[in-house]
Amino acid sequence: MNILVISDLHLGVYARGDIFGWDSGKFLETLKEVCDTNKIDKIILNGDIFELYKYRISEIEDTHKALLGFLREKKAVFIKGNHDIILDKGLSSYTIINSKGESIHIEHGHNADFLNGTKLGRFIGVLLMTLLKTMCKIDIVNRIYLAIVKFDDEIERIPRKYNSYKYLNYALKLLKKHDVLIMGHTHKMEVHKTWHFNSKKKYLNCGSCSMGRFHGIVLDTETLWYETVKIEQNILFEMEEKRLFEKKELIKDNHGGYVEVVQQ
Ligand SMILES: [Mn+2]
Repeated sequence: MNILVISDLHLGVYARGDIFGWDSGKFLETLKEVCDTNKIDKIILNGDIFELYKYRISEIEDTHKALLGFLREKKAVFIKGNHDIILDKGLSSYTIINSKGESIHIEHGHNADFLNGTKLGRFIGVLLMTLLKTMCKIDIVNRIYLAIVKFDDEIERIPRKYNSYKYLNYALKLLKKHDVLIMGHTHKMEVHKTWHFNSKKKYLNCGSCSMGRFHGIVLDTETLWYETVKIEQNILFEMEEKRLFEKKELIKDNHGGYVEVVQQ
């Protein structure tokens, strides 16, 4: 069976700060082409498909009807990431055992993080979020918080913010039980081969389909042959900004220029 693993689309509603970076229809076309060329039997969505930190699932579903309809029709497997962990549906991980007994394990990878992946971390996380929710009722705190989230989400910071060794370490632990591991989360495509008890193991990271890029891993589950798919697209699409939550005003300054005032 040929599988295609993709992750980290961060589908939003085409508002400011969204990082998907694709026209939804164009992405669907590319996905179909990748599936046809590689004779894909099963699509696996490896987490952070939806940007639920910022939007409601119904808003995202309305924005990406055709794409999500296609994925549903193809019975794509949906694994949850940290940005879509609050959904009722979805798996925490997915494991395929082939006819030779070899094990292919797929999970998003956020469990390697302290705040997402440990009991204490999650407890602290919940406490902080509750505190934050209360504090964000104060306008200035809310503004500062949104600015921090925006800074933290900036795509060029993502590979730096995730320490590769931490994930590699986590991957090596999982590879004691499995032969192939595919993770996402770091937005950085990686391929590592290693040996455990004299058998060759593989850790692959499927990168990210955001910022107008298409990253994916194609794997034949019987032979464990794999291929990385990397389509870099210049972001030339025209995106209609639906400013749902803000009004923008242009004010003329004293030097003939304009000052942009954004009101939340
Ligand atoms: Mn993630």
